[in-house]
Amino acid sequence: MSNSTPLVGIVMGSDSDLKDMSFATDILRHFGVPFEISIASAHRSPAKTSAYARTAVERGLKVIIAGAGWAAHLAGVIAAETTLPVIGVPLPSSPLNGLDALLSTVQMPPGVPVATVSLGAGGARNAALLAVQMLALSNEELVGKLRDYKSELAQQVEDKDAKLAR
Ligand code: RP5
Repeated sequence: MSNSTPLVGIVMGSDSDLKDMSFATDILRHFGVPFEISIASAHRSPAKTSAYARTAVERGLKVIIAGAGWAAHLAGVIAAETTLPVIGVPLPSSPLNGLDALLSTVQMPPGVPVATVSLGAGGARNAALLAVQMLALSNEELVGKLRDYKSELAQQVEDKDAKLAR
């Protein structure tokens, strides 16, 4: 994309979340979508998290991806303070293997939605794809790239099927 202003904000609760959230950055790089990435914690740095959410629109962001483990509520806190769509990635960093993060992210009370994807690295990948799909609503170039991506997925299945048959 020609515009280099970040359109997607990726925020995570700790640097320990990067091993999963890097799957989101890989996807955004693949599609050429400019993004910013930060660490902010809903419970350890609530003021920073609030400021991040409140200034997101003026910074030019169109969608926010928030990943956190335990019942940290990062995505929900951000969704409370912005009109942008927020995609939550529950991360399996707790002794409950992410069940706590899943429930705290997906079970937002009515009125403040968080679009919640699956747990961990796969969810981070899907979060980025969902963000690209949102941006593609007003970007034909991204529509074409998404079609190509889906074709590649189908081709991978064909390749596996052909390999199995041999
Ligand atoms: C959560 O606590 C973070 O999102 C992370 O998944 C988890 C552990 O954080 P660290 O102890 O590694 O900083 O808030």
